[in-house]
Amino acid sequence: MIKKSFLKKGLIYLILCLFLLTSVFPILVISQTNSSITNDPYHYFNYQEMTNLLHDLENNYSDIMYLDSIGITYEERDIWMVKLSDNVGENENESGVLLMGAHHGNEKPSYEILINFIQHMVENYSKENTDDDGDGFVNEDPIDGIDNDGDGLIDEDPSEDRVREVTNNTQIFLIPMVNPDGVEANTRKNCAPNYGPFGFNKEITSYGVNLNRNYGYKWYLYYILPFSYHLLFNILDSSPNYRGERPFSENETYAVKNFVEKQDVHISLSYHSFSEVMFYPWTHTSRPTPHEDIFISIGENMSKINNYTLITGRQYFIPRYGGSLGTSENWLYGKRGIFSYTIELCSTRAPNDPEVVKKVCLTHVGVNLYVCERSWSVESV
Ligand SMILES: [Ca+2]
Ligand SMILES: [Ca+2]
Ligand SMILES: [Ca+2]
Ligand SMILES: [Ca+2]
Ligand SMILES: [Zn+2]
Repeated sequence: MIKKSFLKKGLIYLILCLFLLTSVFPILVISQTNSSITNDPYHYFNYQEMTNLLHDLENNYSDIMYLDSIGITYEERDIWMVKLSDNVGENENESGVLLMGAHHGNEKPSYEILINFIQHMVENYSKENTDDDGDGFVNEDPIDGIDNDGDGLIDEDPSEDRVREVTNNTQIFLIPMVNPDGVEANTRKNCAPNYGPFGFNKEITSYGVNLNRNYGYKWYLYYILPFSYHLLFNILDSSPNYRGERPFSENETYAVKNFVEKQDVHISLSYHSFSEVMFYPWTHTSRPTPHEDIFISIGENMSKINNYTLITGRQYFIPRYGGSLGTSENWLYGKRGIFSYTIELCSTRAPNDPEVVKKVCLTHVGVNLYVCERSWSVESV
């Protein structure tokens, strides 16, 4: 009897061991390898998460941050504007910088880097100079795209003093999501209904305007030179590049115009994605602006930080569309005398590798800090 039960137990153990070896063990091995090789995809902010964060930050850092709605979209979302500066409630005699993201709703890195920049500024403003990487040196590797101390890491010990100096001497205006409806719908255009290309139809014919074709600078050129500007691409309301029924017809562009006209802004960056290039006016003609030298000098310094290619707007647009009208940089420079750039971030539309997004965010903290510093010595034109 005893012998039999021993045998029985042995058999059960043997079966259990075999079961573990054949079924459970491989599963454990597989799940372990999986967890060690897969990163969760990067989570970009959505509109509500950004709205909540901006309110929290304003509450915690009200001495240097002011949050305001500059307009309401078709789907009734606030278009948020953040101002960062000392004496933030006053309009001081300091140079102004305007940073915008998400004219196109499906270009997620364009607002992500601005939210990250706001966080970087408010969180470091009151922080003592800190040895962030614990190597015994303080602020030895500021954000400039260069490994200043040669330890193989780039920009690992940013300067807290620099954040203070920039905040105290600049009025920084940010509109991180120009097109929140498009962000929520993950579309290039906004989400307002169109009634035919000129707004004459009774029925809705399509949805959305390309906000970066809706700014009012020399719009009439479309009609004078329709073939040069590929009029059909921009006039058909179903086109991804539909420019709207008239300049500033859209709540979003009207809000930006209305806001910018009340501010003294010297340099502006409008972020998009993708292709790792930066361009500056004009976007509608191959004629150079009278300020080519300044555009190139600011642009080349940004290029040293992010390694992106600097080109003129015409080099970007003319091969694609024969040139472009209604872009924000054309209006900002042409009407307001602001040194305006478009920066096309990343090598894909919305990378999901957290390391890639983290890096592009950090690099563009450096780019934004640089243009703030540069704005101190550039006069508006
Ligand atoms: Ca530091
Ligand atoms: Ca350090
Ligand atoms: Ca380093
Ligand atoms: Ca550095
Ligand atoms: Zn874009």
